Amino acid sequence: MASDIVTADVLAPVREVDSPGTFDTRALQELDSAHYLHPFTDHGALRERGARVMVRGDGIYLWDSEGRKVIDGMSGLWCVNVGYGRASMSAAVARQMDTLPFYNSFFNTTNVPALMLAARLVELARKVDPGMQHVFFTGSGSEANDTIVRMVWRYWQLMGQPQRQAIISRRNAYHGSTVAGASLGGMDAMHAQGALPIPGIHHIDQPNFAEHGRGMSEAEFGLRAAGWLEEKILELGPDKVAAFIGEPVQGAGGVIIPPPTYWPEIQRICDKYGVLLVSDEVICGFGRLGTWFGCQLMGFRPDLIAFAKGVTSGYVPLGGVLVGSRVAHILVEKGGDFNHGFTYSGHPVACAAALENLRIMIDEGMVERVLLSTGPYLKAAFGSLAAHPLVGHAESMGMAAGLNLVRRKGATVHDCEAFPRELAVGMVCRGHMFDNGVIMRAVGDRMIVAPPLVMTTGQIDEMVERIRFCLDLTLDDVRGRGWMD
Ligand code: PXG
Repeated sequence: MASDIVTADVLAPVREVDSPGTFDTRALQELDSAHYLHPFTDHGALRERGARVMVRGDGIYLWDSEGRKVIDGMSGLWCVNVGYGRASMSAAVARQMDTLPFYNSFFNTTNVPALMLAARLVELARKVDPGMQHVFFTGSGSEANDTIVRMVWRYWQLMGQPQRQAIISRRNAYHGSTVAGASLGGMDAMHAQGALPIPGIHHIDQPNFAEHGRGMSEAEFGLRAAGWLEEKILELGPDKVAAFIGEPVQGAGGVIIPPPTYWPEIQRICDKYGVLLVSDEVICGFGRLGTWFGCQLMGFRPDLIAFAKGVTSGYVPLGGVLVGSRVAHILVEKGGDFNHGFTYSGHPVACAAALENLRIMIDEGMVERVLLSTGPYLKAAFGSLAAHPLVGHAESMGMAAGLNLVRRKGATVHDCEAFPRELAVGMVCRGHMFDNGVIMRAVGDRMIVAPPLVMTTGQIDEMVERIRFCLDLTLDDVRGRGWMD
């Protein structure tokens, strides 16, 4: 067929050179920028620069098409918890593909990996709440949060309080990129590109001590920031508020770690007004902070948990919602048909990948290792970067850490002088990292890492030394441009 011939011609320059380890990077980049629309990307700028083509991963390392090796300080995108190149993952996926690559879970059918995974997840969530006994599967974290919005609204309808529709979230939160996910999120740049947030979604300020905590102790600030929720509930009317959603530690917002007083107070306020409490564990779940779910560490007991990413270590897309007894009782016992679901809800291959991923994590004691060994080690090693002339302060929890690049250091986080936003110093720094073998995310001028949970203490040293070297390069660069004395 003519269309087949066209396809073959288009791909020819790429195919000719893809013998092991050699790629015609230019050809790949041209094909990429001609046809592939990337997520969250300025395509004009990408066309100029050309995308970096990642071709292989092993453990904590990635290789690009030029053969350059980098430490993946971001676990893919906060997800490759068990590291790259796990043969037992590909074997589990291949086995399931051979046996039953797909069947749906609609119309009174199920499949073995999905039901096993639901049971396994409930078991892992026992420490959060033994009453949390049900799971709804989705294909992503965004779909998990969409599901939560629909579940929360349906719950209050069944409770005879359909006017309870308001859902409260935080500024600078990230809850996904679908219409509901982007609405729940508190990213102004996302809201600005369309009619978002959708009606009924409200935002309070984030518990960011560096931003809002001047003049207070961290403990006082935690209570103050939680108090914003109570103020918002009273403003909207307690009989109108359905739920509050938050990430235990904000990930994409810049690894914002709230004071220990924050979440217990949020819990108290939700309980007081009967508001459902939702923990978005898409990043914090599956060991990122050193516990299976971040809410355990933060001291709260959510009614609903959104998860994705680390559940399969990103090897295959999967997300879902863990549903506590309060909501499940009503939905399951009184709800009848819940008119919601996705073709790929409970996808057998994704669930098989998750089962193997969780087996690896359990057998290797990965979560405990983060809590007791590598998490504290990263905290100390990463914390040492705070002495660098360019770093104002550095925070870390489990295998997630962030530092602020500042023009002038101060005695406290509130006395540092930031760079003017338009200089985009974070992006300059990210470029040096990228070119020198370590992938770090820039959130404004906050540089963050969230490495694979398999990273050893020796590899943490290697990563932190590379970061220090790149901070030196950034400092020279910034001084050279006259942006700093
Ligand atoms: N909730 C949270 C807390 C997330 O971090 C989602 C929901 C959405 O998941 P999906 O699977 O639909 O992408 C996320 C995703 C970043 C970055 O730049 C973070 C995410 C996604 C893309 C970029 O840090 N987190």
